Amino acid sequence: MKRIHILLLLPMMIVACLNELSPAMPDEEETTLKKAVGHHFLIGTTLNNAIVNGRDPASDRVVKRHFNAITHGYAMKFAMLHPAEGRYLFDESDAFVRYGEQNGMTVIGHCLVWHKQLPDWVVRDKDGNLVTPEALKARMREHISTVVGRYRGRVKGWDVVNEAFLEDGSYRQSPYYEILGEEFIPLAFQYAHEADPDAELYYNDGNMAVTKRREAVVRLIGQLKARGLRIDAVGMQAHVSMNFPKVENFEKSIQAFADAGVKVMITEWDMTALPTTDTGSDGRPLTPEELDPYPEKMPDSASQAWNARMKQFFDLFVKYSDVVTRVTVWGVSDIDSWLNDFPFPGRTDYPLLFDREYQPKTFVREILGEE
Ligand code: 9MR
Repeated sequence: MKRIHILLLLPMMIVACLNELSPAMPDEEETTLKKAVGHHFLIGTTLNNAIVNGRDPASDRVVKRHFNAITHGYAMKFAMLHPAEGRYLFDESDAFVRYGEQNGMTVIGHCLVWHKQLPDWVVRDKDGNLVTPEALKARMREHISTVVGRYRGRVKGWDVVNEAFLEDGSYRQSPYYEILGEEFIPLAFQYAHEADPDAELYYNDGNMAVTKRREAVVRLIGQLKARGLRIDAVGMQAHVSMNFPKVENFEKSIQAFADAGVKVMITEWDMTALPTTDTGSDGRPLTPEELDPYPEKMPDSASQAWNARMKQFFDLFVKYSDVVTRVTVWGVSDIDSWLNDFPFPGRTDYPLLFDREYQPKTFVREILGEE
């Protein structure tokens, strides 16, 4: 008798176990950004350690629902990965790459060569003098081959060099430039390609709508290609504001990079809703209230203007979707944006696609077909 009972119950027990184990089925009707724009380009966001390690479930839900590409805001920068000679800290970047894999997302590496978060030991000797070109080359090669090699086949593409030019088109006087001259950029691309021949390689910079910087980057693409080095795309950061840049100038840069023979990725998109200078148009210093005008909430008129301008940029990206292969926003919700602390801490900014309640902004709801 007993045996028969158990056999009869067995199918029900199996079904109950499977229900426990299988994740909730995605709602077919759920609107998501990746469904809405996935046929145009990858749609990405940045993660931080709290999201990766499960300490921020609200952001985690938004990331998993809406995005199919991820960049880490800081875990792969030189000082975070490699703070001292011979000492690597991979826990956070390993967890980040795993998060992407477990959720079927495209993982982007940011960034290999940057003048910020560059530890002194890489570029200076114990007396504080710049190291020799040979020493820096050896350190660059070792760092790049270790990091890119570790994630070979798992990170789709790397921001190989970040922010190497000034807006007048000249090279930034970074330690890399001071020690190696212009050569540091081709070397970085060469080392990255050697470490993972299948990885895409990008040059990434900000304020790319500025003519001289655009021209400098076009020249760089030509130089790299002339030497047979791999460069797949230019990353246009796109930290834009309400009055800068003109959308037409941004468009000119997309066209110029496409004409130079690379794809374009929008890599750090956000738009501050706050003043970006500390003086008014009459030269008078702005008061603390003027510098942080919306500590509680954005008024409707400001919010409408912000949404309209973001939609203009989005429409531009769609217009060039044969060239623009990824659009990544620099953060998940307004709470997390770096802009709340820029250029001084404690401002309340509204630069991202999701508000402080993790709800999509108006122009995002339009894209989702919810408006
Ligand atoms: O948003 C990033 C912030 O969390 C980091 O503390 C900071 C330093 O690593 O970098 C910020 O991201 C920058 C990006 O790496 C390069 N372009 C400008 C971004 C904003 O400062």
